[in-house]
Amino acid sequence: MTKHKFTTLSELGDYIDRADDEALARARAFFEDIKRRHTVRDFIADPVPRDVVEACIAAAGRAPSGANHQPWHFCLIGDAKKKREIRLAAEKEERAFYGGRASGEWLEALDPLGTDDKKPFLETAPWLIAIFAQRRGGFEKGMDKKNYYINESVGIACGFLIAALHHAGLAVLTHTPKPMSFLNKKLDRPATEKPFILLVVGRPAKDAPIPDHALIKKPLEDIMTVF
Ligand code: IYR
Repeated sequence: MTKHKFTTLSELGDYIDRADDEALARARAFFEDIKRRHTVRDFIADPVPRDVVEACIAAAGRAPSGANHQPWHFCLIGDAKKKREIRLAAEKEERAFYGGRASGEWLEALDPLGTDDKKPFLETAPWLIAIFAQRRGGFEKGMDKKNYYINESVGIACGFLIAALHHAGLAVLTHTPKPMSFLNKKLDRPATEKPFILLVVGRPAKDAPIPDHALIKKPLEDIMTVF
């Protein structure tokens, strides 16, 4: 075992010690802000500076991950031709999904959301972010080691990313055309990477319809047990 160097938290100077009342105020303020996040499917074409989205992706890249291998890759797509290609490929899969590939139970669960095989937002929104989960990699660029807790790690990074984009004032749709393997080809990613999720990012249409079904969230007492 080699000796590895450690730096103390106080040397880093990153931890901010907050009194309980301040912690509570901040926790509640975060809750109030995240409560205002809604999945929308209607975007306007207004441009969003690339810097804004890149800063959010940088935040996602600070997520914890198995053995700190950071097993993710973010493809940021703003090119109209590329967005069109992705839309056409996604709609092809979605036609099969809604046309019989999905089970009756699944389609019934989706019914209140009013989704269908048409995905115009994949072209309208200024940015798409395709997140890939890397089966192999390592903690430095160019490594080829096994990665660990890949789905957990990438899921956490996507959570950070969605929260960061919302915090920046952007709308985000989590889109999962099924299967998503066409993204490897369109975005030139290796077979060792699995498309994890496709985020649609931009400004929402003012009158974007939000299904009432999506507004009902389980109350705290139903999602938490205290021991
Ligand atoms: N991928 C399809 C279906 C879909 C599936 C789930 I689970 C959703 O929460 C929403 C949609 C689509 O994007 O329409």
